[in-house]
Amino acid sequence: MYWNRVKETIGRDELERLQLERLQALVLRLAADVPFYRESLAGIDPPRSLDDLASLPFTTKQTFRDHYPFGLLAVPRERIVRVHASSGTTGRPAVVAYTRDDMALWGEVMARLLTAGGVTSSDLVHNAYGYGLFTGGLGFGLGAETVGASTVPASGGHTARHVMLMEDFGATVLCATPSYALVLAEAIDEAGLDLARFNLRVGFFGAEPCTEAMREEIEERLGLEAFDSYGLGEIIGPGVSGECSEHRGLHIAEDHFLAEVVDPDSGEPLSGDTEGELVLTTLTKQGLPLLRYRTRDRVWLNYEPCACGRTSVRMSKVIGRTDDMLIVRGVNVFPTQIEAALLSVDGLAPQYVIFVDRRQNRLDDLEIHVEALVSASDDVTAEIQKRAQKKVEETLGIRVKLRVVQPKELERSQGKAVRVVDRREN
Ligand code: DLL
Repeated sequence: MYWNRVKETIGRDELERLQLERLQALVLRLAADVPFYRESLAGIDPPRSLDDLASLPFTTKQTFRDHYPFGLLAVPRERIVRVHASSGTTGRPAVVAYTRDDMALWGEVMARLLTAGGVTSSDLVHNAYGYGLFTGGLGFGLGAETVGASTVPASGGHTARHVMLMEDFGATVLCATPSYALVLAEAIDEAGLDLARFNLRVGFFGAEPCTEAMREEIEERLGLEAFDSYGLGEIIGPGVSGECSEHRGLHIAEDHFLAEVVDPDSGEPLSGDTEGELVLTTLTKQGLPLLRYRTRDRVWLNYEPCACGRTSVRMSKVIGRTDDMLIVRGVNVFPTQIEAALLSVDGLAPQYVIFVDRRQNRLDDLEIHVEALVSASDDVTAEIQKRAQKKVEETLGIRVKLRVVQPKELERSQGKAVRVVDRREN
């Protein structure tokens, strides 16, 4: 089932013509309206074919930092109707902004993704992604409303309440991070509720990696078919790509987001079927269009036709990151953020280890061990520990466990310091 049959099944030749036309218009627009791009595009010939993409400059997360908050806007701020911000950057977040047309575009790509999973206006969508600056909640909410489904903006919050609402309202669709989906499954089990009391049919899980084993478990324990969805705030939020019922890769909404894979070290383009860093160009966004944005996500691309009839390229699941970003309970966490928070607390040494765990069916745990600067009494250590924990939690916006240990207690590594021990299965 398609939301936009014409665009989703467009022939490759026609699609590429459309992409080139849009890319050419984008380059002109960026050079005219965004000082950063005017500078970085200076002296570069406008693209004559899609192959010329490789000669265009990249955009990175640093670009967002350098132009915080509104320096990358391609329209006057007055035309912006929505602002979101990504979590996970040290200090100031990456700000993204949408015009009214961008909101319509977001609704369209989200509607395609939900329709590919069989969602229609008859469905009731329980949306457990967080509403707020994070794009997950409002993005899925917008898509569900565009499709015409009854949308429940449940957002984050008490798990028991989610379970009650899903049961009482007869939710047929669940949108959540995969780790939270498992928490919901467990809560249903713990409450001794029979799955037969729920009407769940499909679920859209994204914002963090999900192993095949985890996906099977979610499907079995919630009695639904799971669809992976991918996106990132800088590009639009969720809606960049999503699975169809073949579950053989995530279709990228390629008439709006042009995808490439590059070597993460050299930045050289790779042939699509080689694993590398996904680079995305927004072809139609008005408020904050981006040229060749380095996502830091490792994927490979599959241009073979899909049995579902969609002609768009499919990306693999996200295989990993090219940087050290961790995703803990759907929140992006950079070790450097934790380090900066720890270093701002008096009494701590710059020696720490971050442990990430996923105990069976639990949300990820983040535990930080950090050394005290000097040996101190238990009371003093406990007080430092309290301050440090508060500081880190305020910085990351999630709960952590933090233990202050004695000076020199942490193992020293021979080479690079091992700061992160990720004990989650992959
Ligand atoms: O996570 C947008 C989103 C919300 C996508 C809800 C899907 C569902 P950010 O907070 O900017 O945006 O984080 C983007 O999360 O670069 C990936 O590393 C990771 N990520 C997103 N979706 C997936 C996925 C949202 N399906 C970063 N699988 C991206 C693995 C994902 N990683």
